[in-house]
Amino acid sequence: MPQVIGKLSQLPSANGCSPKLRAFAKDQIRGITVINGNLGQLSAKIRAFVEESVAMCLPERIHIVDGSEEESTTLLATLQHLGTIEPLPKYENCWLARTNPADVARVESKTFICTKHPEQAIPIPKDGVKGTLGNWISPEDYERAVQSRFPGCMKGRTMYVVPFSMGPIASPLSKFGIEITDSAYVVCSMRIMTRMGQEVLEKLADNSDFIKCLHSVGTPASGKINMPSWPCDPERTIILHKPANNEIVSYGSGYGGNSLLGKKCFALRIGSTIAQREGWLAEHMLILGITDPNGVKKYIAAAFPSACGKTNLAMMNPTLPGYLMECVGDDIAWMKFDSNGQLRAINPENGFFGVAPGTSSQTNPNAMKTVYKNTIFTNVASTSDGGIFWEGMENEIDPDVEITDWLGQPWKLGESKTPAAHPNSRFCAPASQCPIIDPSWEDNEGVPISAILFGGRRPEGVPLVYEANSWAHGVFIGSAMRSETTAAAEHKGKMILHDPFAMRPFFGYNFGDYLKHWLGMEKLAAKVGGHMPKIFHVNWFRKDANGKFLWPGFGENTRVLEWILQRVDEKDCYQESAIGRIPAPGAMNFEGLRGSVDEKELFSIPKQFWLDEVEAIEQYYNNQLPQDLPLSIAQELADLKRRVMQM
Ligand code: OXD
Ligand code: MN
Repeated sequence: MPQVIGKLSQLPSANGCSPKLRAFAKDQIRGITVINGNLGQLSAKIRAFVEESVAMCLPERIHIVDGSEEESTTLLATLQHLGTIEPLPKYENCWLARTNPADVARVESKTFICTKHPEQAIPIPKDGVKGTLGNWISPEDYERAVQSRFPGCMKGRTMYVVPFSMGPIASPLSKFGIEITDSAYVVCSMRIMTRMGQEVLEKLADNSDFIKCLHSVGTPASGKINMPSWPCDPERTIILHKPANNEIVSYGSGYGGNSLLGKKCFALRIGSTIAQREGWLAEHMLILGITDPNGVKKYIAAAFPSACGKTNLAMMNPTLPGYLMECVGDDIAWMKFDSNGQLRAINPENGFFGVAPGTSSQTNPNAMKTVYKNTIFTNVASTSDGGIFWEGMENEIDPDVEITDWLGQPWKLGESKTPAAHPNSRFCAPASQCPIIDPSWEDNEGVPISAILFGGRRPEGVPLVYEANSWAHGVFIGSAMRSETTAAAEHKGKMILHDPFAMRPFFGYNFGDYLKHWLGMEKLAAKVGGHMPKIFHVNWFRKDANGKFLWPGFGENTRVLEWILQRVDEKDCYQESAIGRIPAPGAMNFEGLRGSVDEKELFSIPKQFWLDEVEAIEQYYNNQLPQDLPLSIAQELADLKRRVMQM
């Protein structure tokens, strides 16, 4: 058993731990080979983080990542040699990774926020009810979790030191991180998903702070790795966040949100805690630029739960003539007021880590055009002509090719009973390659946000679009969001789950306090002479009595966005309803769709459905937030109930 030299929580700064511990860490690092970069170039804080991590994880060598093309080529070759990835010769610099089948999705049940008191991290649920708004871990258990997993976990491996920026490097809205990882797959993916390497290191040379991200794919307690091409330790996987130290620790999984720590862990969980402290918003939202036929451009941000079509909407091709849509981001928005009181957003990411199945030239041609170079695919199927395949691409492959499924087994279209690609298989592609990337997507000051959309998969009762009556009503709508479950996390089967703000798996602090923060943004806006954007709820997924979608979605969503932008301009094109403002009869452009969509049904608000919905929301609040629900949100629910009863 390697010697345990100290506590991770003693790592916050170069002076953060005992002299004995530091001396040990320094000795340890002296004997280690640095195969890329130079320890001397690291700031004192980064060096301390590296030294302590080396002393605990005992890697064989250190590689300080510079982010260069050459480095990426070498790492991809190493991964190919290990059997982690294989080339896809049909495309340019594209690769396919197959994971251990036990490591295929985010693990919400093993994801924790560490604070001194539980109520700082999560709302305390009603007695006897299981909380669903995050998991809390005490500082003592956090330490035990680290000490029982990390010591010696990188033996024989390379420890990569990955300096990265969430957001354009020069933007005042961006934040920096250092991810320490023993996975070259993570390094190559982080190069796509973040701005990574030397430039960030130089920015941090003044010894400024950064988010500490420690990741290991782990080594099972038995020491036996059953799939050497994808080492992991699924039984002991754990994802930990300590907001007070700006620290993330992830063990046991190499997959997506568990290992690319800039994404969900930093940009959302730790990000939301920083945003609360600093007065801004870190949200699970796409950002889309819309130019209307008069050339007027506006941006919207939209929150939908995982795998509900955020990437499709972010890259949509409009069907209404004269419109132009441009993509700023497909998953995360950091939004802050500028000095003129305008809410502005950046996409903190640099790439798309999109769900592959269902993406096709029909559903998202721009995503398809994005992924055919410089992309790492994970757990999709491959074709004998060196290409990729997943459910939804049936019309895009040569009928003569042979298909190999994500598990490496032969697979036959129309015959095989299992999916060819894992339902949560992904493409990881540079955002700059998107044909409709917005010219301002890397603007340091961000883009101005005119409207915020919430939505989800609601097969019943929820109209195509409605507008909140006020900011507080909009915050209530966000808090009451529900959606049919998907494959992005570890849930089985279809259920309508509450997913407030599409953030349920991503809150970094008590959801009750998050609501207070959102409500408080209105005052903050007033202070800087601004105002809040309007809030809307959309639902592309309503079905008729035969289970058929009522709305064609995709490019036709332009019609909904057109109405939304008219409302942003305060056009009188709405009517009041019990649940909010809906388009006035004839106000939404159905030209060309008449006869094929049931306008009446799309906007119907069934009284019994909404009475049940009110009850479900009430029960949810009572169960999950009995002590933490802000009064004004309770009031919004009471007002909705009264209005629905009067229908
Ligand atoms: C994602 C998710 O990967 O939301 O973006 O799960
Ligand atoms: Mn997401």
